[in-house]
Amino acid sequence: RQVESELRHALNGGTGIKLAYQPIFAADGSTILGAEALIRWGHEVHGGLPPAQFIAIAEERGMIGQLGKWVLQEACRFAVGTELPWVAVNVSPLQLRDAGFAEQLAAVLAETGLAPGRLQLEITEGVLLDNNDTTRAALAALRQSGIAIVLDDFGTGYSSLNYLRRHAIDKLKIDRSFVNLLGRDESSAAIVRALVDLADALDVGVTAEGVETEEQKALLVAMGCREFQGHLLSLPLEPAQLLRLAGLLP
Ligand code: G
Ligand code: G
Ligand code: NA
Ligand code: MN
Repeated sequence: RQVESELRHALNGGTGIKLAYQPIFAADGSTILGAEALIRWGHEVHGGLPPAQFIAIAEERGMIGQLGKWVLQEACRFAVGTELPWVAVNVSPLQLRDAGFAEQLAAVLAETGLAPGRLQLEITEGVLLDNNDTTRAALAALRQSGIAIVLDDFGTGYSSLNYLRRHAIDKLKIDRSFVNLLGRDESSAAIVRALVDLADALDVGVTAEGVETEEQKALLVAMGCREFQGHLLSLPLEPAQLLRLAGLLP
């Protein structure tokens, strides 16, 4: 209702919405490999409205295409002006179902000049359940162009091994609910180890998200996980803060 019209206004003016960037680190805990763009809405009234909520509103009210395009443009524009190796952008299943998505993405890359190899798209398992040819072809075409496809929140959905086999994925992100239980409960360690081993068996990358303690990180390193994201290492940051932390600012 009101949130909807305010969001529409923000999207049209490009005011009030911005991206935060959460760095993703190598096992040394200091090398920044890339960063995930996370949308923030600093509305004076609805400010602090959690992204999950207003993204759901945008999805329901047919605004996710416009919002998603803004996020892609903003993230690509930011990354191209830096030496950050790559930027990861969350993509709604609704965006991927849109037949024009690949074309829109190609246009954003062309406009901004960002090399496709520096863009990663985070999709959720629900996308893989869309067992339709449009989604499968879209993912394959994006990957063919050099964009990496990352499966977010891995372990929480319904992805069977069959989906993983049928869809070409470059990296799995182990959901933070599993990472969070590491060190507290034995069976979580077994699950996380199995997810890391699965990524290895499929020859895809693996990121642990929501890493909050040294103990969790040490366990993950021992399991062979190679990328780490979470509050232990860094919160989502303003663009300049990210570049400073990455040593990419003078
Ligand atoms: O950290 P955070 O509160 O930002 O994220 C909450 C949820 O919103 C996460 O599931 C995250 O993937 C999602 N999200 C954050 N930014 C975007 C975005 O730009 N697009 C989409 N589709 N989802 C996003
Ligand atoms: O669904 P997705 O994985 O894109 O969600 C990313 C969300 O996780 C964002 O809301 C981000 O702020 C949040 N996040 C990132 N690191 C941590 C962490 O260490 N702990 C918790 N609780 N949330 C985190
Ligand atoms: Na994500
Ligand atoms: Mn996630």
